[in-house]
Amino acid sequence: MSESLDALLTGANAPYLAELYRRFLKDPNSVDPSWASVFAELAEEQSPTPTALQEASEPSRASAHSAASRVKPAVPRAVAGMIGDTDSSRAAQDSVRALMLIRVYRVRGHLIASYDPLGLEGKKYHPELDPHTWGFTEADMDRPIFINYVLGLETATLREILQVLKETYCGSIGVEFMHIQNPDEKAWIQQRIESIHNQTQFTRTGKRTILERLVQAEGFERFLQMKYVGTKRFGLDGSETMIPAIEQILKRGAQLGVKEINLGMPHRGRLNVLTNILHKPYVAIFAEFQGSPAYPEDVQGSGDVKYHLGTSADRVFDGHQIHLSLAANPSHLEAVDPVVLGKTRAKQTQWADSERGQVMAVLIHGDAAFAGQGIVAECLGLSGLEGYRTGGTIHFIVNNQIGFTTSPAYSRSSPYPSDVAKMVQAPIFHVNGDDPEAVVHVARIAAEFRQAFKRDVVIDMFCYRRFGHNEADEPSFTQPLMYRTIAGHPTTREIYARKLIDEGAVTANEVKGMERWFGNRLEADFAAAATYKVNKADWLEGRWEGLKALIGEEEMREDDTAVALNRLREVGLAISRVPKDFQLHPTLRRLLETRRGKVESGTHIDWATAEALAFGTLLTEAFPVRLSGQDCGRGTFSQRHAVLTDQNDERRCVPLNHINENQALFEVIDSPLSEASVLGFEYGYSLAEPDALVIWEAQFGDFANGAQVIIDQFIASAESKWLRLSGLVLLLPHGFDGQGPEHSSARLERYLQLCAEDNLQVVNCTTPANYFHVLRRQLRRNFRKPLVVFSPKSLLRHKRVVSDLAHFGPGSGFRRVLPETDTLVPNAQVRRIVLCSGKVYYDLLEQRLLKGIEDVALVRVEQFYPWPRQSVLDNIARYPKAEVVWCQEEPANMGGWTFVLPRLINILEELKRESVLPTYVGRPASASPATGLQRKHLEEQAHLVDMALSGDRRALPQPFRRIVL
Ligand SMILES: Cc1ncc(C[n+]2csc(CCOP(=O)(O)OP(=O)(O)O)c2C)c(N)n1
Ligand SMILES: [Mg+2]
Repeated sequence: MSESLDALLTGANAPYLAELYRRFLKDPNSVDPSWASVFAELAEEQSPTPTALQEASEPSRASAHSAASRVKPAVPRAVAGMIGDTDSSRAAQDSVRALMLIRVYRVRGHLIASYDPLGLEGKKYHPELDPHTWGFTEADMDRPIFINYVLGLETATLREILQVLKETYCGSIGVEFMHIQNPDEKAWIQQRIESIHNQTQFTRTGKRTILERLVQAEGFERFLQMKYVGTKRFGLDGSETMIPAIEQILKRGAQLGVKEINLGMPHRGRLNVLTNILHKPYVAIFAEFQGSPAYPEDVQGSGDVKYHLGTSADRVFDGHQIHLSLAANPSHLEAVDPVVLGKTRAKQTQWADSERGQVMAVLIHGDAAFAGQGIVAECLGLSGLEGYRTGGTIHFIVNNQIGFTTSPAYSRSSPYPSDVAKMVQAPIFHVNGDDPEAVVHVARIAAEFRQAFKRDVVIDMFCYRRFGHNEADEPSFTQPLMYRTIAGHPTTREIYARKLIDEGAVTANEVKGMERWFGNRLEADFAAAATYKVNKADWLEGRWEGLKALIGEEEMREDDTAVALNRLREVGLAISRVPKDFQLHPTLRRLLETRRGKVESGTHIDWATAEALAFGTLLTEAFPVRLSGQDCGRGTFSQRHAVLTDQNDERRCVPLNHINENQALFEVIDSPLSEASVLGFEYGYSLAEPDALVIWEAQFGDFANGAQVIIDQFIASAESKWLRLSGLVLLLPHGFDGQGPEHSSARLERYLQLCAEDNLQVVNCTTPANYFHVLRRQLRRNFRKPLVVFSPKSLLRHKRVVSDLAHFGPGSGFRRVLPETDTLVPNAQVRRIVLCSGKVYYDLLEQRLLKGIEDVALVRVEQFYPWPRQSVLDNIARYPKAEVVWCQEEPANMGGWTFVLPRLINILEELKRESVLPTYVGRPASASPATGLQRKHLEEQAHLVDMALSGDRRALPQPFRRIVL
């Protein structure tokens, strides 16, 4: 309802409006339709239809019905019978005011709710929640008011109404849900909380269980504090109620059909979640504190600090088994969110969980991080998209009202840390962490809402951080008042135990018994920690079974990536076939015909066709392919056309899904315009699905740096840190075509700098056949490694960049280095070897032909990493007298130069060459990757090609030589 209506209702027009409302209740057609719709909207919010609550699933966003047509206002018989006609105007006025007051409590009641255990804000007041603002006085408190079954009451006094409203909307829980536009969802929440005044009556067992969880949560932290004084653990002290809340989400989720939960969380309370939720043995944590590795000693890897590690476990709730998996994560707060979502999506696909009710994501957040990190908004943005939706995430914010040393006033511009979630109209529950029953209650509602509507929901648990950011930190340097309050504040366990003792649910002795029992258990595990041995790493289990670690030299491996010619033709036909009644754009019809012709003739197969053949052949071998990225269905360069669109009705057709009946699924998804979340999502997908070719494509390669955290913290290092493998492919369009500082360089140097211990594969292919093989190799191998492909732009349509079908067929394979094949002078007379990679090769080739140069050999490095040392060495050794030049189009501080330089020196030393220093030919070092002037670009390009082919080494201009030495 609009602000202006609020004003009308409280102003001098109130009696007039009340009269209108009275007439409306008698006969909706007797008032102006504009007023009728306003009153109807008000009435609709008051009384949700019960069927909407039960049938809620996969709702459409907009209701087809208008508010007015949905609601039939009841004739106020009760009012008529209760009061005489002269009073009926006042009665109607009372009703309107009361209904408005109720509505305002639903919208703004949370603003005065007591969700802060520290009570830092003091007594809260909001004028709109004050009955006086609505024209009521003390004298009106006990007069019956007709409220048409709102709040479950036909009539009630203002006193009664206020009591119900305060209990429901301003107790330990503040609910934000009136921003939800879907009437079913909004009505569901309203009904769910109002029907029970937003409180669950727990049984005695239920209460004891909550207390037990608090005893464990607090006891574990205290024990660590006592045994490992001053060691960082990022304890949960002050937010222990998170443990019973997560337990409730698991339990209620399991009851409602959830079989697997993927969890993501930051540092705070992680050890507690690992032990008390995922049941990692306490002894294992103690052993890690004492310096034992988290993995068996025969498993390699750098390892990581204990509060980053993940784990998985099976738990049983009321006979329902549920699999839990906590993702390992880096320090970078919230970066794990999309990874968890991608894992969840992959599991849903594996389980054919199309309703998304069996696999669920739960993300735990800090208040400062949730408000501050943009990736949170990116992930919320994914939640409703067909290619990325996971049926709703339950977000749990541990809102300890501080981030390291920064207070909320400096952390965010919004009142709550959760406000960003309103962008997807998620319901938000602010709840007092010192009221465990209220927290468990909202956890239950959140799980129910997620299962009913498959949408995101947020729990914002207000609590506090008892100690500093970590246990060695002094918080009163910066928040002295807050920490004075905290020092005198009893723990949640103390508060809740006292409450249960007072109401007779437990005795003081029973509480002591619980604490003693748990203390003894921890002591026993502590004693066992000294001799504890990890006996099992879980990294190649489940779907990873059968895969191996990469052992030995990658270069020595030959992988069977060739495909029988008849299979290639079958796929070639399928990718150029269009359904009969499909109106394809004429240009595309020609393009598909050309594709078919090339496969049939077996020559001139271009890049996009080779890619489609790689995808298609993998699909026929039962490997699903999932490609996501901006505009990747068509392809940024209008090259792919994996999705065809009917010109009459925009129907879509994906030919790669129509090869044969036994093939796997091809998913190609145009992503939202974001990098970090989408790359993180696909990475997560690849973690859960080793048997799919999972690809993320950047629009232009340089945009990938918007996802740098995912690249550095996960893709490059997860295997070493956490023993987590991934076969993810990154396609990064790269090449200097004169398009300017951006759009030219995908920053090869960045990836090469990350390479070590066989963590990545980095390729820059020059032939369609090699691209075909490297994609297929990804799944044809018995290990998984991320693959970074520097992919072409101008070469997509270059007349020389084509391959014969024979190079895809039997006997062919991926070539790490492509040697010189043209006839030159005898090898001993070859004056120079120009080593290069990617597009510049074709520039060199053209120029060499043009000039008729015969004593310069061109050798292409197609794979940078793992570095194919032997192949490069063999190619150099073939030309004993030749000097070695490295030619690249990137500036000297970029591209492959700094990576190859020491490696080439090493080879030249082994070959005992006179000069062990290769010569650099390329652009001089530069701050920006490329010039914005086309003319300058062409000049530079011509110059470097010229230098590479004909320049005398000593004659090279200064910038080139300086780089070498
Ligand atoms: C992306 C990122 N930036 C900075 C940090 C350093 N840092 C670690 S914890 C923390 C404060 C987090 O506050 P909050 O999210 O409220 O969680 P809390 O520690 O209060 O539980 C900061 C700034 C980080 N880990 N990640
Ligand atoms: Mg915080």
